[in-house]
Amino acid sequence: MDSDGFDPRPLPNTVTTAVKFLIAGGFGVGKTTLVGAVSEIPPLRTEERLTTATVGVDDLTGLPDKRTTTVGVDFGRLTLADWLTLYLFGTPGQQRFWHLWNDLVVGTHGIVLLVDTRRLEHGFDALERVEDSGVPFVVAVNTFPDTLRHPEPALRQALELPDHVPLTTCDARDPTSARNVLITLADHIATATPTAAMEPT
Ligand SMILES: Nc1nc2c(ncn2[C@@H]2O[C@H](COP(=O)(O)OP(=O)(O)OP(=O)(O)O)[C@@H](O)[C@H]2O)c(=O)[nH]1
Ligand SMILES: [Mg+2]
Repeated sequence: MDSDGFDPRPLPNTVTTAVKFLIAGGFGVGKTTLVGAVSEIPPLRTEERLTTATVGVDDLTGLPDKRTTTVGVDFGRLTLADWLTLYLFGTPGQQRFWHLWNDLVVGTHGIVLLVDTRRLEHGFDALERVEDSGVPFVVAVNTFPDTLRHPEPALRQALELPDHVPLTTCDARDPTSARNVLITLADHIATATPTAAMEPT
C-alpha cells in the first residue's frame, strides 16, 4: 500500500491474456455493486448523488437505499485464472449518459446484461443496445429481497431472449455470485467462439 492508502495490486506476471467485459443494464440494476463486489483492486467509481432534480426522471421504485448514480464508468479487475485477467467496465444506466456507450463497447469481448425483474421495462433499451453491438453476452437477474422467482421460459419470453444466450441469476453484492456470472460469460464466449483469443498463448 502506498502513502495515499492505495493498494495497486500489480497484475500477476503469469497473466498472458486480458479481456474486456462490460457490465450493462438499466438504471439501478446493480452494475456498480457487481463491479465492486468482484474487483481485486479498489474499483474506480464515478458516482454522483441523486438529488430531487431527478425525481420523475429516475425510477427509484424498489431501491430505497440508492443514493448515487454512475455518471461515467466503473472500472475493476479480476484475475480469473493465473493466465487470464478480466477488465470490468460498468456502464452508466441512465439514458442521459448513454452517449458513452459507443466508446465503451469498443474492444469488448463480452457483456453481462444485468436485469432487475421488478423493473424489467427499464432493461429493454439496454438489451437492444447490447444485442445491436454483436458482442457475446449473458443475462443475469440481480435478485433483490422482493424479487419474484419467474420460471426461465417466462423470463426468456418477456425479454425475447434466444435460447443460445445464457440466462442466470445472481446477488450482485456477493463476490462469489458475481464471479460466477463472469465465469458464465467467459464459458459462453469460449463455447461460442472456440478459437477466441481468450486461450493462453
Ligand atoms: N438487496 C440487494 N440490493 C442490491 C443488490 N445490488 C445492488 N443493490 C442495491 O441497489 C442499489 C443499486 O445499485 P447500483 O450498483 O448503484 O446500481 P447501478 O446499476 O450501478 O445504478 P446506475 O449506475 O445508477 O444505473 C444500491 O442501493 C445497492 O445497494 C442486490 O443484489 N440485492
Ligand atoms: Mg452504477
